[in-house]
Amino acid sequence: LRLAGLRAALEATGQTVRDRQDLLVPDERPAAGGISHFDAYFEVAEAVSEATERSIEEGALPLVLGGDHSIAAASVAAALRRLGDGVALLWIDAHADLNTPGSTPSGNLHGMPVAALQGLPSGVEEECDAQWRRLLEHFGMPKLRPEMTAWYGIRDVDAPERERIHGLAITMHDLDRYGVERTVDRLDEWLFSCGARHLWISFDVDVLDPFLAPGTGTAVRGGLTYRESHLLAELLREALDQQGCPYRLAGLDVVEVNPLFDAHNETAKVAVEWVASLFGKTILGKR
Ligand SMILES: [Mn+2]
Repeated sequence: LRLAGLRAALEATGQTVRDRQDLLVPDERPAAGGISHFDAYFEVAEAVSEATERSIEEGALPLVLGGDHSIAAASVAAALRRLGDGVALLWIDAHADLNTPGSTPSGNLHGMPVAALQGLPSGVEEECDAQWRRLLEHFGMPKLRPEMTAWYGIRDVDAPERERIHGLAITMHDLDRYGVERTVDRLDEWLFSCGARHLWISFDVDVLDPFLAPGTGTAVRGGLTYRESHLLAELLREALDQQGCPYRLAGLDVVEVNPLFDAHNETAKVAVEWVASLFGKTILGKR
């Protein structure tokens, strides 16, 4: 993302950028029981959460780059801690990420961050449950209210996850049927009606179609086109900038960019362009 020109793209929209550099990811811990890679994850999540909290305290808008989507449990937790329960979460992703250790088909924490933020029970016994409770105690206070959670672009949702969706779910079907403009209007109305004061956007590049963004670990066909994704970013910006808008952008994750699956850094470039649109880049500039 840095090589794809993220800093220059943000500066061109008038933002002042401070790069806090990489957070240290510990070497692989020896395989222990319980949730996969839990100890290494916990260490990284703590660092992500602290760095995010510091940025918010300084009055900055944190932009958290990944990496695995599990880091969003830590970044959004920091926003909830600092900003209270007026935080609404917009999860732009092919997946709902609402699995728990008891329902996960893969065992990967990157499918569970929304469940962790909402404080859902683990659904398992013993070691995994102890780890999950430790995670919730550390990052799950205050909880994200289920009705303050919205998904956009989901198309691969596991059966147990379907029953856990209580906020606003805008699926690819809705997008096909109503288009970007009407779905963003619906999102804006929803944010207004649920009393959101702060909007955290978690952008998983796997929401994009794999033809456009192949550099990601869990690609699912049938995603957003380049044009749809930009219209989405532009309309979110318009909504945020409208006079009297009751919510403001509190922070942003850009995650699941995986150079190992990518070709010529295309996925990172597309992600950088998307961020620029969200921060106000338009074809003719401000008019
Ligand atoms: Mn995700």
